[in-house]
Amino acid sequence: MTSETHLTPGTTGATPSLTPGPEHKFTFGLWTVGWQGRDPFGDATRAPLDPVESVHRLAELGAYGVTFHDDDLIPFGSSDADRDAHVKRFRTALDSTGLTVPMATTNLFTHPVFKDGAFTANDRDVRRFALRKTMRNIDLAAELGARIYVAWGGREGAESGAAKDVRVALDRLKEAFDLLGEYVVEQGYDLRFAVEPKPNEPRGDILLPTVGHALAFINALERPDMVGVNPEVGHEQMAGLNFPHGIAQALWHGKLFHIDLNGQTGIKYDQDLRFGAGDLRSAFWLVDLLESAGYEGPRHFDFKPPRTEDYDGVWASAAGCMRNYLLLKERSAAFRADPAVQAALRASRLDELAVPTLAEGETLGALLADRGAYEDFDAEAAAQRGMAFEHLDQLAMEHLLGAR
Ligand code: 3MF
Ligand code: MG
Ligand code: MG
Repeated sequence: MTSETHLTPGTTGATPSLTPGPEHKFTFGLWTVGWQGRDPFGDATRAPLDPVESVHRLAELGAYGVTFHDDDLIPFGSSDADRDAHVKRFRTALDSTGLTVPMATTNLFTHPVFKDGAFTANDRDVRRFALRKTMRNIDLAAELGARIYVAWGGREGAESGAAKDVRVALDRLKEAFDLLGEYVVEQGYDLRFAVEPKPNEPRGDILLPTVGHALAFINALERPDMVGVNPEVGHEQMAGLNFPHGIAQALWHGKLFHIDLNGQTGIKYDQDLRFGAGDLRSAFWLVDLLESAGYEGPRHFDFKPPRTEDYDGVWASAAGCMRNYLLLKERSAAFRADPAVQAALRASRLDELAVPTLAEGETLGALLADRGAYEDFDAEAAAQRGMAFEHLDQLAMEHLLGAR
């Protein structure tokens, strides 16, 4: 690794906590650093990247693991012999670097056969092919030690109203997850699924567009315990939603099985910027949440180094994802440790939010009988109390900007 691939450390850059290492559980999709820069308006700007080289480079940068779609590793349509050769080279690279494969997924969106979706394609033979393609890669995922299998329904959707009967398509989507769950149980794999929501792109509208839709859908499955979510920063922000709030709810349901970190600036096309670029304040609150909630899964980057970059730029972008996470983790820790912040949190009555609304053992009847709660409650006086949120938020801003 050349030193230029690291961002220049600043004065705080020398602290060990800012050096990425396996303990931070940073993982990258092969398709991220391997993105050649092909977009709807332009051709590739970078040569293909050998997955083996990605493994070595990411290990040198301090990553913990890599993830892949079947087709990232084994080109679509490869013979069995070629497939084995690709897997063998990849395995050798993993063994020599110590990189892990905590997650794998299926490409059900690139080949034209999936133009109308995979598990919810109107064509039944396409649905059966998609299931078999997925089960084949689940075998490889389990073989490589993955514990999470992500399902992003990239082309499960439509551009026009009558083209997709959404209720029926959801029946087919449930059928697919139930079958995949049955397969995993039957094979005895230690693998859980994580649904990745996205509102649009490449379809005009995609099924399970947000974390909330996905959480509700999971409850309708045969094996809901085996299925959680894999929310992506930019996907929720494309829908104008507050990403840390969505993550907090996924955590609350015990459903944050995996996460896709990247950057996005508002409601527009899927930008896939490196983590920390885009909405920086949201990124700060996200890291603050993941770290304080004790999330133990991989910090998985699903970004696209812009097509302006050569490979030096690609590795700088990957290093930037990890460094920004660690910088934000440091900023969040400083924020939480600051006595002024702790006082501000009390002034904003966060401790009171943690107190149940009824006292221990208090009944509904007691609440109804409590004149102080209603008849004698002075709503005007309570309405006068300031919440002191601006002071609290300014303290957060000062920590984020390194001013405290
Ligand atoms: C698209 C995505 C996908 C998914 C991946 C499953 C190509 O916007 O985010 O990346 O993350 O298919 O992990
Ligand atoms: Mg994405
Ligand atoms: Mg993603």
